[in-house]
Amino acid sequence: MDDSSKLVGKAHPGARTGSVPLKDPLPMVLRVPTAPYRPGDSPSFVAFSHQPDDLPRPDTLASYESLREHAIGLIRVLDADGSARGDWQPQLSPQQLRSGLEMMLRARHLDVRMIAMQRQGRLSFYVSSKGEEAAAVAGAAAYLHGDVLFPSYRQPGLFLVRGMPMVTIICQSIGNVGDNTGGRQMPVHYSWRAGNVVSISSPVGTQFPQAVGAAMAFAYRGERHVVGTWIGDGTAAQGDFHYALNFASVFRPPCVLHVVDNQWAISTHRSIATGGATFAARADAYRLPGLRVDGNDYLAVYAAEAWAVERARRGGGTTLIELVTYRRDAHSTSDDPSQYRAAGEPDCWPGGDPIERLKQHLIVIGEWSEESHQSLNAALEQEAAATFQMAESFGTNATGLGHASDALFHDVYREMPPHLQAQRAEALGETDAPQKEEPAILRFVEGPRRAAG
Ligand SMILES: Cc1ncc(C[n+]2csc(CCOP(=O)(O)OP(=O)(O)O)c2C)c(N)n1
Ligand SMILES: [Mg+2]
Repeated sequence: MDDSSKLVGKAHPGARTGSVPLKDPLPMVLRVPTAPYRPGDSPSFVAFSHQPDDLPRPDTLASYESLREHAIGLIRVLDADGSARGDWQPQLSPQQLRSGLEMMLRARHLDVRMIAMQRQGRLSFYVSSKGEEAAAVAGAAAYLHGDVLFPSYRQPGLFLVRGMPMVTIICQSIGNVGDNTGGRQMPVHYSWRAGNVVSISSPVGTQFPQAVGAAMAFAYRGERHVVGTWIGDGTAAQGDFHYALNFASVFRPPCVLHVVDNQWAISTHRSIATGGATFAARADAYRLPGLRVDGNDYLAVYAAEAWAVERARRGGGTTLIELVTYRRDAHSTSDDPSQYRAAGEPDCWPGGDPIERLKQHLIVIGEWSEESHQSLNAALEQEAAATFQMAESFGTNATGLGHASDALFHDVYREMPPHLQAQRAEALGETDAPQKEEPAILRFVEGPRRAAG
């Protein structure tokens, strides 16, 4: 671009003008990265080069500098044949592993049923977590009940672990009277106060600074609770990511921040959310430990999570965890990945499937079998179908969602202001109530205008 360009302002009289001699200039072009594969390509990925024995598991109060390799490497426990190896092996009993497997499989069947029902018009919208169940289930399993979690929409498994009944999860997405958010939220925007899980917000990333703030409040009150929060790779390009890390760096609250790198943000590949560095490596600039973890390895996710939770509970502050995984389904039921992603990509992703990998491990250690897996699979498929049917007994799009006609007036004010009381009465056909009262908002807007005129 030369000086005559309309985009370049006029020089200040004291500024240098003309051109500057440059040594071996590179072409001045805007770098716009793209995905490695697009529809029509034959994708192939190299296997993960990192092995389970690569990285030591330091004490949970180790300095952030001593964890730099953990932010650029990959914490793994399960090897290619399903054996557990290395320092990061968590001490989970076979029973704990089986219940982790069951919870991941339950989340998978919930997804399958919900997508099928959306296709029949019985749900307006759904978001699948297929392939990312370990991130949610093993992640949530490492926290205590009093810890508070701020997930994203892609962790239904986390809500299941925290005790949200599947029927309530389904009712939330239908928006019927069994929905604990009263039909006022988008589908998949769950909220589960009894399990200390904070509502999903539609603007992505807002949960990161909120979680750090909640953890700061626990530290301020001297309460030894930990806060966990999850965002996606695309969301890590939002300012909220950095605001959260800076607050975490300055105030060192008991928090675990996760970036679930599932390679895609709708149609945008991860390569447009990072200039090449791992997400975990960003922690270093904030003097926080960063752990990059094989997100489809249930044992590794649990181990890393337990490490970070213990560090936070011991008073060691915040950790950033990157979970490397793959979004196997479409972004949502409104998305069609065949428009932007190579068809074979999900199947050749080197991280495999988290359910298959944990199943294989349990078989290797003699705690599971193909037969037991098949019968669990059939039982959970049946459970998801029966639970969907039960959820529809609370109301459907076809027969009505069952909300009281004045439901939109509830839960906003402790004491309903007069103008809303009037509107509510009008909606309910109670003619004796004052109906013509001017809404408060108009009085507020018009006041200054009158004064100025
Ligand atoms: C602030 C904001 N911008 C854009 C959107 C629309 N949107 C919803 S999900 C999404 C992609 C997020 O991708 P990522 O963070 O990788 O999470 P993933 O969906 O892959 O789990 C976008 C752009 C939004 N909800 N909020
Ligand atoms: Mg993503």
